[in-house]
Amino acid sequence: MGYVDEVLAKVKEKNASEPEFLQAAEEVLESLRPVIDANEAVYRKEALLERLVEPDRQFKFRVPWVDDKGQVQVNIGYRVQFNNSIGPYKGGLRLHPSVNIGIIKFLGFEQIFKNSLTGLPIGGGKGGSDFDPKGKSDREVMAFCQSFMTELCKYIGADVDVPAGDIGTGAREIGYMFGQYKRVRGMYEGVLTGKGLSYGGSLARTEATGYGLLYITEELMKCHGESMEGKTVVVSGAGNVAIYATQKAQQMGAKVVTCSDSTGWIYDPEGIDVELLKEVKEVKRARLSEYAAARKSAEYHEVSADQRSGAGVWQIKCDIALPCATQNELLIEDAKQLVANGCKAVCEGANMPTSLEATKYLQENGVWFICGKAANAGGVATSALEMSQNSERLSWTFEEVDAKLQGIMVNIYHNIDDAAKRYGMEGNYVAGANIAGFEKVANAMIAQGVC
Ligand code: NDP
Ligand code: 2IT
Repeated sequence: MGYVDEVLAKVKEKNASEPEFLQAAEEVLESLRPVIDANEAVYRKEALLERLVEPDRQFKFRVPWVDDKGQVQVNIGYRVQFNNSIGPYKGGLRLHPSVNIGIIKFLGFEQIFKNSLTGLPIGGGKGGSDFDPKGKSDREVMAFCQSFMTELCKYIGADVDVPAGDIGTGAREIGYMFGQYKRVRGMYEGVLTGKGLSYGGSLARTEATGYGLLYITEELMKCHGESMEGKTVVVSGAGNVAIYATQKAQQMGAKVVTCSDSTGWIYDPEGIDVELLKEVKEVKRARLSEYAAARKSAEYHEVSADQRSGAGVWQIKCDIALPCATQNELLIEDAKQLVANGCKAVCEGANMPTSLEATKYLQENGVWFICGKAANAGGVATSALEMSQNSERLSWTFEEVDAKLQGIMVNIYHNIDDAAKRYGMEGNYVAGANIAGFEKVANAMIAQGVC
């Protein structure tokens, strides 16, 4: 049995109850085969893959808080510090009822390679809780965030581990957590990114993941002799990533005709009204039905709890599809529909939104496919730029940060394209991303000895 197969078999045996982590590990290790085969003796002796798939450490803790009725509630908090061979652990905090250790591990594992691809000195980590901020008052959210940080603050620090936002964690939650860190640790430092602009946040961090997704998509199109101008785009999700992806796509001259949330999806043939979407989602924290109620051209499709809420968007004819909601939201039947409708490119704004089977189908049918660890790296890259600004106690302009973000995304495209070509897999951007991300981490791990 080859080294990759041996390690994969062990990973499956040890983590049988963590399907999302297994999916992420399989995707990465399978596509690293050519690199591993070329260096098998060294990597085996170093137990490099065994070390790579096992987090440095993981924390699981109780998060008690008091709701508005005076009732004590208990949630579970997690932080997985996966790999810090190229920099302090870095990765978001997800607040969603579905959160469990397997989901946090898959996200932390992806983050290792994503952060490496940015070219910036950040390692991989992820955290979160099964707390659901939906329907909670501001005071309840604050009570949760303070309790969560009271425990988390023992394990993080500006040079140790720097969390940020993810699903359910936006500027409000980061603000409450930062306040509690400062209070408990008595330190004012850049321990979180995605902070408000008045207390150390970076301009363009809010927009960065969505904008970055479009910068890499535009470069992909350009390198295939195409442009964004006049293209029809379908987007899933209606949160931070989806909103700013939609905005940038429209600025580039494309028409975005869909979005979705956990209760339904919108088809708006005249193009999504981003200002209205922001009002509904960022200000009112309401459902997409309110978008449809305010806009004549929009069709709203309510989805029952047992259905996949975003699935409808993949039925709409498009040139480009951008999944920006959550993992495994684009399955084989959706991939078939996209191909049948003539879709040219799929770029992942979310983490692992496309199943392995759907990814393979898209690639085999000539769809240009850029996986999340490359396509959505603009968010964490800009977080690293926020860390730099905090370290030098300066703030850069929006234009400076945006220009750096653009440069980083264009570089990522060419690095993953080159890595795929080097191993004879031209056009396979999944392999290219995994290989390019892995090489830097592997070199750093070997140079630092057995640890
Ligand atoms: P938000 O919480 O801002 O938005 C998430 C959106 O997806 C919401 O519209 C939400 O619906 C929908 N959604 C979430 N979970 C589900 C689910 N289980 N089923 C159906 N719909 C769902 O999160 P972000 O936009 O920040 O994150 C979206 C994706 O992008 C995630 O995969 C995240 O890991 C990834 N990502 C985020 C980055 C960032 O900087 N924020 C960086 C890189 C990747 P509703 O409105 O009803 O809650
Ligand atoms: O998945 C991700 O890259 C994020 N949620 C952003 C992480 C960060 O540290 O900015």
